Amino acid sequence: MTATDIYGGVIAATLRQEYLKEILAGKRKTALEIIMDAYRSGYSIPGIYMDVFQEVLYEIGRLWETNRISVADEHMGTAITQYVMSNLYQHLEISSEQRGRLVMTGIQGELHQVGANMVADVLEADGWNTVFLGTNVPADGVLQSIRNHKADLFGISSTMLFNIPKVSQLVEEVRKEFGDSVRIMLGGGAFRALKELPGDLEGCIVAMNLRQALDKTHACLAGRA
Ligand code: B12
Repeated sequence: MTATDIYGGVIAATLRQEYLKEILAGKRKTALEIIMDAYRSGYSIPGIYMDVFQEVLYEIGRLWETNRISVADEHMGTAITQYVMSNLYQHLEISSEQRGRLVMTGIQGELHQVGANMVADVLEADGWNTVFLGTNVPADGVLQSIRNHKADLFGISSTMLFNIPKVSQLVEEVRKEFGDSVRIMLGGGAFRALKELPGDLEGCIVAMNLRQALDKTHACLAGRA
């Protein structure tokens, strides 16, 4: 983490340190207050997601991997972050643009949900009429949701590389039923780890973070992707 990034008058590195300290101490109320203060000082919700939650959760992953915190601490940090995110959601400002209809899910077998949730929220704020299914959703339920919601865009999140074959399978099923009428967007840790996109996923939009998700969906709507 660097101490150089400043957003909305609040130093992101300080915010991350304070937030990390509180969540590892299990202080849910204080963690929420820190984030609400940042929000009230002008920090945008997508900014808080990217600069604070994402980076702090990555740090928690490193602390856990190097045995400096327990699995319980890691679970608690994630649970508190999800709690704080749900509180922030009510403040999400929705653009008056109507970009289309989005269904967002984590792939079956995938338990990591926070990244997908962030993408769903940020695209909703950007004007997508969004349904977020959570994660580990069976394929038939996903197809049903795309049908019911009349989705134009379908997002799949996968953190674990071992879930990529399931992503390929789901993409195939979605293409079979909906053809070109539903664009597919992929993201999550597994795609960052991949050296090359498997051939059967070619043609999907792939985005590594929230900024790219916004840029690539805009390019897609403009007919550039
Ligand atoms: C919290 C957590 C968990 C929680 C998840 C709870 C929950 N409700 O989400 C639990 C306890 C379930 C868990 C389980 C496991 N985890 Co875990 N976990 C994490 C941790 C600490 C944070 C994940 C997170 O939320 N990151 C923050 C989000 C915001 O980042 P993100 O997911 O990358 O999302 C961003 C982008 O990728 C992108 N994005 C994400 N999805 C999408 C989708 C689309 C369409 C788009 C466009 C973009 C996009 O946008 C987001 C914002 O920029 C990470 C550490 C890390 N480095 O990430 C480890 C980590 C991911 N876990 C890891 C492991 C090994 C596991 C387990 C195998 C552990 C075990 N032995 O059981 C299991 C696997 C379970 C499974 N089958 O999925 C490893 C993965 C290593 C690897 N790649 O192989 C990590 C990296 C930890 C580590 N350092 O080793 N984990």
